[in-house]
Amino acid sequence: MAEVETREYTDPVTVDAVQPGWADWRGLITPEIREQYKRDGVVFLRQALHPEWLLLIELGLQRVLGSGAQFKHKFFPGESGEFTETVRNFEHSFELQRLMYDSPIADMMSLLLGSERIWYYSDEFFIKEGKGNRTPWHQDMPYWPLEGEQIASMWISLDPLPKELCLEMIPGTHRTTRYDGFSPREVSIDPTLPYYGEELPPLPDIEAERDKWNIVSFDIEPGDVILLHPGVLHGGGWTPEGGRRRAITIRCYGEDIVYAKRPSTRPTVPLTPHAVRLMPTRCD
Ligand SMILES: O=C(O)CCC(=O)C(=O)O
Repeated sequence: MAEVETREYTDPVTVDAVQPGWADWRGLITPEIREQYKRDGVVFLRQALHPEWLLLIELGLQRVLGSGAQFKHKFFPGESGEFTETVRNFEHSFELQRLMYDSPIADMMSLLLGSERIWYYSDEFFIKEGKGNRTPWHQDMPYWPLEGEQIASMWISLDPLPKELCLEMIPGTHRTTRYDGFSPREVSIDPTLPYYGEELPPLPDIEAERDKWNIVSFDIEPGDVILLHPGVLHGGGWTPEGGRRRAITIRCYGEDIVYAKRPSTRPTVPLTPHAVRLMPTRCD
């Protein structure tokens, strides 16, 4: 009779063991961080994403750029600082679908927002290769038919950036005035010209009076993430000649989010049918 080989059981190798520098994201989202998010609408987490997720994002970006099915919006079209933005790439890239289903992003959102249930709402690439203009100051909420607190955008850069070129934000502005959006087609003429031009007040010219505002930003490395409430005023991130800034922002929301009526022009990201229920495994 043939002999059966037996071996002592050992745990499979864990990703932590393979990548000793991988931060434990659970340890990063402390009660203080959650409090800060409620208060400021902005938190910065160092080394929260393992390089494997960044690789998936990079592959997703390549697929989206090569896809004839995904629409590439141009900001400042025909000008020397023209850059590209693509919205809801999830539907065009199985890499981004795997990212949303398999990475800890849903769990991070769940823990940060204190919501057991989390939905993917949208994502957006901002691609600046070579000379690129700033993204104009704005809040995202006026463009979307949503209101509530349990919502966050995770801003991830594939490229290291000094804080002058990173995303800039004004903490706390998700709890103050809700401004109109900027008008993408007229932004070179005046970045405060309204998107709807109805009941919301126009954006202030923050760039013209930077010292009056409490602007924050971060030196960012791949793996670091910024989480911001989409009601927070944000913008920025120009690129110099030869520069590169490939960022994705991933928008998720939790249980307190409700439908919000917006002025009559179509919101830029409709609510249905694309919200995707994610499955966070843990929420404290
Ligand atoms: O990265 C940028 O330039 C702009 C990002 C942005 O507006 C957003 O994430 O909502």
